[in-house]
Amino acid sequence: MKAAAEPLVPDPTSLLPPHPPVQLLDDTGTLHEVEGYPLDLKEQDYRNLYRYMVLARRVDKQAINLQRQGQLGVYASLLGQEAAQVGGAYALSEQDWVFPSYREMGAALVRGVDPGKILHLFRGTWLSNHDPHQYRFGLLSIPIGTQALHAAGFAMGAKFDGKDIVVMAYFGDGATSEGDPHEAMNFAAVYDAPCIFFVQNNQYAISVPLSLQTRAPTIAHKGVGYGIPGLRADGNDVLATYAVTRKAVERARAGQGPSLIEAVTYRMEAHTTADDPTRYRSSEELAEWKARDPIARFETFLEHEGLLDEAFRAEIDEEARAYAARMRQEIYDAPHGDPLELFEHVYVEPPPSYAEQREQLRRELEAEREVS
Ligand SMILES: Cc1ncc(C[n+]2csc(CCOP(=O)(O)OP(=O)(O)O)c2C)c(N)n1
Ligand SMILES: [Mg+2]
Repeated sequence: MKAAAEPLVPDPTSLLPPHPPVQLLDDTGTLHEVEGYPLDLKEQDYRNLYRYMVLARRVDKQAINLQRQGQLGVYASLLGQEAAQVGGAYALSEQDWVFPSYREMGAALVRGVDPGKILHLFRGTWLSNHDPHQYRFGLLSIPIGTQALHAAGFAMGAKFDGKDIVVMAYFGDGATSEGDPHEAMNFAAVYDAPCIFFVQNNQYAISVPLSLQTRAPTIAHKGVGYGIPGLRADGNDVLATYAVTRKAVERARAGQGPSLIEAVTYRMEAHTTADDPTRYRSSEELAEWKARDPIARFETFLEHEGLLDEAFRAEIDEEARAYAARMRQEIYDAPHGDPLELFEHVYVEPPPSYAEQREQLRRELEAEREVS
């Protein structure tokens, strides 16, 4: 009889996520420190976390309004997910990289990207108007989960080059059922790549609830299958998402490889402006999550700590107005774009059928112009 094979990890249970999710601020905004998740934040950091969350909510509202005015084709709101996005991104350093999905306006703000630049994707002018290398923030990914592969590959490259870069991919609960994140997590694990897979479990993939998405005990448990630690945070607690991500960042920076983080949160708005969520979820469920609002909870904490006064609120308000004005200007001034650009930057050597299709579209556009 053969001897039992040694497990690849000395203690596989060390990869299991904590249960329940790590929470530092309870629903009433009271701080309870949790062993293993220390907070190293200064007063300015607490203020910044709040500022980014409030700004994220305001720019999100502005984007929805622009869509309602017909300026954007569609928009995917982050309402309710401010703490997940901001806490996670805040744990990264300047040289680190983020590969986002289409819902990550909050993370974009933390990276310093002007939100109006990103809205070009939703307007259809261009993929974005920001330079990913300047902010180390990739283009928003619409094909579900593809950015996890980009992140894993980038992290592997950074490791081969001996660079001190941690890479984070944001994706959703629904994306964990796709092949791309699976392959990304497996590759990143095998190569000990400095990559963090940050899942915002907002309970839905359009109309599909989590219960129809997976039979895994939690999304974080999936990490065990790749040999990477699964971490869980209360996604509506910005201090928890920060502290949990920081742990994953430290691990990645120390050369110990990737982690999978599940931030348990809720999408308060429709999936996108093209969706009607009243068809698949109840007002009771919505009310339950509204009571756990990430900004209100943090606000209570900050007030108690004496970190929030009228002057600071007014400052943020002013900043939010400026952001919103810049967003409007950027989008009102945006070019309508040339539909023939669809054919640019796809092939180095386009196949003949491609040229025919381009020519067909060109003729159709010309005919339309002649009629109007
Ligand atoms: C590869 C791919 N398949 C299907 C879709 C259509 N689609 C758009 S959003 C979405 C749900 C994604 O849910 P989740 O990953 O939970 O992210 P969330 O929208 O909740 O942030 C789907 C299936 C897509 N964009 N890409
Ligand atoms: Mg989801």
